[in-house]
Amino acid sequence: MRGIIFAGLLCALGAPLFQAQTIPQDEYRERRAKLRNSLDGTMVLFGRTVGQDEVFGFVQESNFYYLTGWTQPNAVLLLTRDQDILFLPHHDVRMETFTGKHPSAEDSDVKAVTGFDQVMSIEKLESQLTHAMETSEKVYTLPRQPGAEKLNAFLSLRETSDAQPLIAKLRVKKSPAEIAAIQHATDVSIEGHRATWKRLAAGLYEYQLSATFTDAIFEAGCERYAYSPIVGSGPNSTVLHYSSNRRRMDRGEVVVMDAAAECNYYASDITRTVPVGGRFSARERELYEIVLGAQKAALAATKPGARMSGEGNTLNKIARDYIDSHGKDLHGEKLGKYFTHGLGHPVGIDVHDVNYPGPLEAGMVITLEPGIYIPEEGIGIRIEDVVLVTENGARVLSAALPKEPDEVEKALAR
Ligand SMILES: [Mn+2]
Repeated sequence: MRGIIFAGLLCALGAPLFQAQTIPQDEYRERRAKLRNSLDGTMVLFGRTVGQDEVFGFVQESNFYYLTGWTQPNAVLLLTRDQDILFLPHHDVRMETFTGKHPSAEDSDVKAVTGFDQVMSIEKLESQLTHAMETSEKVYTLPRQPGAEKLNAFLSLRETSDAQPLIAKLRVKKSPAEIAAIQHATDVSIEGHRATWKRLAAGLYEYQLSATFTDAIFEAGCERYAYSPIVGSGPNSTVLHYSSNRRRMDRGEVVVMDAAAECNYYASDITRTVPVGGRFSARERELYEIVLGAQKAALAATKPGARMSGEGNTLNKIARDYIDSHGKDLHGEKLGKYFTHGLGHPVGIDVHDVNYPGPLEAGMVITLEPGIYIPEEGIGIRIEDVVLVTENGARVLSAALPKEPDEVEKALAR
């Protein structure tokens, strides 16, 4: 009883529906330790920079974030086999009148704030790097970063190696805390989809569904979209990355909604295709069931050891074969050619997260997103779920959002 009163009180106060998932500092420390264990050289990573008067929301570079959890601009990370150092810019009093105070190496609490035992001011980078290179031949960095050019100039004749594969190897398998973070982004995204379903009606514009989705994810405390929402109705449903969302929707059409939140730096990625008027036409339902069947076939085969794509009986091939062996287009031809993209991709800090060659392993999180897009009929169907590979199979993290056609229609009727 008390619980009920308390819950009521929380609601009255506008308590958030979702609790944020944060990853503890120790986990970042462990990630760095793991990376250093296999490091045959020195790694230098540059965090994203920010110039004066740039007032868009700062987003840290994903690999830098993965290893540090640090979300302030202009930082650098140096890793060697036996140490990890975070370099921070000095306080800039003028800048801080605009941006607020940023932690700096000279702060007394900087170790606790950053989770690093060694935090130095940025100008010590060169001497520390010189020192590290006395004992290590190779220098790893991310090639396309703004700092990479300066680094190359500093190293003069020494070549740098790509740090990406070493970090990707760790990033592909998600920790329990990361899985919880992706689940959180997924749960919020599901609420966003549900909110659009409640509102969906003929005569509404695509951007209005996008607005409703946006409201739901920001209300839940998430900081960004995982990608710009795709709301494609009628002919737009056949355009894979349609995102202008300007069209008026009508009865007798489907709308593809590919939309997801990013919360605490972790993304989700969900697509549903729903009938604007509340009921699928016979043809829409036929195609819908083929896409759903293809997704189920791929899901049933998702487990450690399976491969997404490449040679052999991959998940991609299983889905494609299913589509090719069910239904026909208006000319009596197979439907496989209308499945015009890959079956899925890893999801994590990035919505298209790092890939690492090889079969699936427990702890990986991927999407399964088959689709059929027939411009001639003005019908595009995509169904996309976020899936965790488990020890024995797979768990659909976005299972709470209906996808059986009857269930979708029922949800729309409410
Ligand atoms: Mn996707």
